[in-house]
Amino acid sequence: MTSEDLQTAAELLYQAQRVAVLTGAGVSEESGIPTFRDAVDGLWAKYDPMHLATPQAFQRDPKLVWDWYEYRRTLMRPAQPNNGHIALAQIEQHAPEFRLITQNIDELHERARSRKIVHLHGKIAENKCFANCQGTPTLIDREALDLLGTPPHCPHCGGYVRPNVVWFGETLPQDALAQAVDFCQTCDVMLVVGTSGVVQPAASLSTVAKRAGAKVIEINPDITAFSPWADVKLLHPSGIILPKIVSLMQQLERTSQP
Ligand code: BV8
Repeated sequence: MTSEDLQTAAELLYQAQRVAVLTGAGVSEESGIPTFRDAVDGLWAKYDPMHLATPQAFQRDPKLVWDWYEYRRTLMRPAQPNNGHIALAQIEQHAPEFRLITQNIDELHERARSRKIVHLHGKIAENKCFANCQGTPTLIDREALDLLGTPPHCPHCGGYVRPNVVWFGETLPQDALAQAVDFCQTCDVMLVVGTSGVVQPAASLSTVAKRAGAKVIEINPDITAFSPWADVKLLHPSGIILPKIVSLMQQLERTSQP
């Protein structure tokens, strides 16, 4: 990455009318939440998330899957938004049109005061009836659950309760996916932050934007599946680089004042 790359990214974001952002687990890494493909520590290291985050795994061993999500909730609950989350909320304030499309199931973007958020994969803090017995989704407040039994049972139908997240093999919320695709088809700039670009259909959003003529900026310490599409590639942690971009945008703002 050169300082020219950083300046180019800041100018693209400063001038853009419609900014789409796609975030993945990497944007929360500096808040202490392991990325999806980092082996989480100790007890869970032997489990592959790809094999636990499925309806089949839950039906096979509901307690194991429920306990894995409870463990991840204990990691996420104390986590604080980092400077990358905060910088994205500042970019939202600047852009005339903006969507923050996230694969993440934590709510650190909300807590960093981002507003125009599209959750593609749900929220770990929410629970729903496995059978969606009252309609899709049948959300259930944690206070209504008897947590002595794991997993807890739906107060309406007595069936199991599960986290309100999208598992592998499940379709994404259609309204969220449609909103994300529509915005990526008409954005000027797409900022791709902290995702390996492995999981579909979220990963294809960057190519949707690129094919529609947007400039794509990628922020990730590693090279990823997105990298060939990126017009600007910033090989750095997002918590470091995003605040630098925001301060360059603020300089552009000051020099543009009459
Ligand atoms: C579906 C919730 C219809 C649960 C998650 C083509 C089209 C459609 C589907 C598929 C397809 N091909 C394959 C499929 C099936 C599957 C899929 O994508 N499989 C993959 C593994 C090949 N997709 C689905 O099943 C989706 N459903 O499309 O329905 C259908 C169904 C079946 C068959 C066909 C069609 C549902 C996918 C949703 C799964 N649920 N999460 C939970 O979390 O428990 S996905 C999960 O992965 C998380 O949400 C996570 O966010 C997401 C993506 O991972 P990343 O965010 O990218 O995280 P990762 O760890 O991989 O990477 C982190 C990156 O950060 C790294 O690059 C690292 O370098 C970087 N990083 C690290 N530190 C930093 C950093 N970056 C910046 N700063 C730092 N400090």
